[in-house]
Amino acid sequence: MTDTSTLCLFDVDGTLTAARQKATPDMTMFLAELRKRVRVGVVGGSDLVKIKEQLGEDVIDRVDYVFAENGLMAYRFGQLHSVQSIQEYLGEDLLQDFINFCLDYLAKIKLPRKRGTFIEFRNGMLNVSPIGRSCSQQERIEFFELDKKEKIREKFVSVLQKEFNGKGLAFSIGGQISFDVFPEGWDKRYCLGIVEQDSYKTIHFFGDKTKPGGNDYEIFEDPRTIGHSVTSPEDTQRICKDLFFS
Ligand code: M1P
Repeated sequence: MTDTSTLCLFDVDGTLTAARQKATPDMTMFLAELRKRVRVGVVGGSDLVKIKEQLGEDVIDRVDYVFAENGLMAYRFGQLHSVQSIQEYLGEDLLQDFINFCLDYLAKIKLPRKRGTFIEFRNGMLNVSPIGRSCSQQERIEFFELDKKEKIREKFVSVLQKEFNGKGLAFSIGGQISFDVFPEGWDKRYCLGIVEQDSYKTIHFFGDKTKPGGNDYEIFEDPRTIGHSVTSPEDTQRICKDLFFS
């Protein structure tokens, strides 16, 4: 019988799948087995299109909650629960000032390769990528390695933090080629407000970017969750099996 007083929430990239890759059949089976024991949810920084690419088109029916964009687009028990709008929240003026500043900064960066879709406009956040989201997998890895050395994203974010200080914006470097921008407080903790109505006794959270600055940090540290820091999808399964399969 399912223990409906326990919820396991999982980050996606690096926790259930390799970065921006599809879940393995083994992981899909594992989640189905786990769901027989406890309630299961996923909370990704990515938008719903990407989460579906990675976890399957029918992911909304295969877990209890899907929180895309940190929960700014939320599905609960197979139904759309709520969607936030960054343009309504920030207002057109600030939004345009921000986009224009980023475009100007992006135009001045010289990289070994630049592709397309430098700013992706989502429901509750913007995603900014110096190389451009339409790069190939190989170009993605190349940028990621360069960024580790040259801190291209970190420098960009610190310029934005200074320029937009006091405007209520938060920044998070969660993946390999981009960073997310959203109103303060709209990090992954946002989804905890949604599950509150289901009165869980225990909420476990599993993520790989749990250090300060990572996009799992705030929810991992939140007193409402028991945080688990994982090193890979295999590690996630190992920890869960110890907790729930014995
Ligand atoms: O889930 C983590 C991040 O995944 C993607 O990052 P990138 O493409 O840079 O690897 C993005 O969807 C990002 O929004 C998300 O936080």
